[in-house]
Amino acid sequence: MELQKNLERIILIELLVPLTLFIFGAYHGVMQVMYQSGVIRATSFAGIDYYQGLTAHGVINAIVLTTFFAVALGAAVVSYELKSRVSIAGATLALILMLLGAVMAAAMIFMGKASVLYTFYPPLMAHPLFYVGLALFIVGSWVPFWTWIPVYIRWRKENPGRKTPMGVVGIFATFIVWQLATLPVAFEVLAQLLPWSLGWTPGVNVMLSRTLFWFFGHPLVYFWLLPTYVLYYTMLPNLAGGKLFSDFAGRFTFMTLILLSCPLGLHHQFADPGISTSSKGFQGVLTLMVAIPSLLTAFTLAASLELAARGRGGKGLFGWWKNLPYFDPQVWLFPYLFCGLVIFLFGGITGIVNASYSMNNVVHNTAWIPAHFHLTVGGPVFLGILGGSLLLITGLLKKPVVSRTMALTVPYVWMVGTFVFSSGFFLGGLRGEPRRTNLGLTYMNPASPSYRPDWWLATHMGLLGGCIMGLAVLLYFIVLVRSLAAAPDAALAQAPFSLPTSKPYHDEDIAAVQNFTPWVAAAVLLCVVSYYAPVRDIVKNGITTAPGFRPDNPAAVSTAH
Ligand code: HAS
Repeated sequence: MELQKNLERIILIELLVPLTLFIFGAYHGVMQVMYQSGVIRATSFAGIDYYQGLTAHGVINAIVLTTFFAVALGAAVVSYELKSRVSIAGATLALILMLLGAVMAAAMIFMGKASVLYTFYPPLMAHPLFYVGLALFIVGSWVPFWTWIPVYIRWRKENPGRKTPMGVVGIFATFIVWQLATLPVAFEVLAQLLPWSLGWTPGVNVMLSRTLFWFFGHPLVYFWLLPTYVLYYTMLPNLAGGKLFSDFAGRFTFMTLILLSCPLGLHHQFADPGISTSSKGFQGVLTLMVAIPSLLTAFTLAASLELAARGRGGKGLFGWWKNLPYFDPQVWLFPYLFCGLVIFLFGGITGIVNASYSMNNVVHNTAWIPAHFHLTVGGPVFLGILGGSLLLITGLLKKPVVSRTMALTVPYVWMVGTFVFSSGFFLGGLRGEPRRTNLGLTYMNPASPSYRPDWWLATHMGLLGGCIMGLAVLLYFIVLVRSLAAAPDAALAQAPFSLPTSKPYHDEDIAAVQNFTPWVAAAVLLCVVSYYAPVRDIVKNGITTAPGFRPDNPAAVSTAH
């Protein structure tokens, strides 16, 4: 079935606008390693200061690009898999709100009025329009999901007894997690930060704000990951030439991520005062549990790849790994997903280190943390977005992917870049190198009394890796622009829009993973159990108000404008 023409246009805008913004996001990533390694020894470069650039890097890459991609992929998958028309009015409203919100937030960042990083923690204060932009963006991203629900209910009525397609399960899991996660942060932005930045309230309860943020911030990482899991479970086995090893494993993974994504944000606050160690310990245990669906994914996908490789003539205990289409231009998407998996092995292991309450003390707020997240959101998620966007854009425009060899080189170059970058940051982190610090001014400046020559190797590995990652982005944009410029392909133009979809090898029929309702109810209950005590403690013991600050001045401000 062809998608509705208007929907196709909306999806294309949702993919192309953030990819264009991402050029700035990626540029500021490369700038970060320049400051970090002391290549730049100044507070600013080309009129943009360090914290402004870091905020642009985080907000564009981690919030704008990822959310637009989830919404675009969701619309394509729901419409394609359910063979149904979706609400164009809803999709248009979402697009307008998200674009408006993204433009407002980006404008404030580039005008230097919102250097608050992607976590926008108070007491750093941004211009009210930054918070309004964020609120519009988040509300806009809710709208499509609300319009898909009646489509899905109708589909279930018309298809009694049929299993919900795996892609739809994954997309619904993504947006259920998003809906649960964004309510507290919407409260934080609208009830705490916006009135405070307008000067209507004298201060803000920082601990409450941080806790509301991390209630959102951890599920945010699964909101990033889940669309990539949709690509892994629905497309990867097919691209490898095989089948998904277990249908149940995919459904169970999505359902357990609904259950466990939200009630454990305190693992980002192990070092925060005012929250009891028992609450932190409880959420620490839940954090280790949320690794289980990813470990299950590792097993299921490895088994699916083995199945495919043996089908392609692979032999031996490990020899079958040779028989996968690593460099086949016909399946250029395969390496985007495969390299993401390889990177995620290391991102996942280091996540478990972070989650271990005692070890977290060693790595918290050091360069170790960006090393971890460039192997998670910067690994599988980012490669999923690059590959998925190229697939959708060329598929909708009926254009061929040109320069296929270059297209399939991108994920390998990116993988090498992230490994070099993250090895440097891990090393630096273990030696005490802080994150979110302009090292070029002090620690990496021989003229400074704080100079740390022992961080030279780590920061320069970061520099090298960051430049290799920049090269991968450049190659990707060459492929994208050349593909956009190519004439539509006559054969593709005849065929309806389609997505590669894997069939299951084991198609288990287990009712427990075929209904969202009990999982959502259990997730809400677990959130209440998990957050009741810490929120009570913070409200009771927290410092009630803190004034605002800007990153470049130790004096408090009452408004940011
Ligand atoms: Fe994390 C901090 C714990 C997963 C992102 N994380 C962050 C931050 C970000 C982030 C952005 O407990 C920084 C936030 C900030 O700005 O302060 N994280 C975890 C744990 C997991 C985890 C336990 N994180 C993610 C994912 C992210 C992400 C996913 C983005 C998408 N993280 C933490 C903690 C902190 C943290 C603490 C706070 C630290 C602090 O002190 O500030 C787990 O979910 C990970 C489970 C994953 C696995 C890996 C499974 C492997 C697979 C690949 C299989 C490969 C195959 C191919 C089949 C167990 C699926 C094989 C091929 C071969 C050749 C062998």
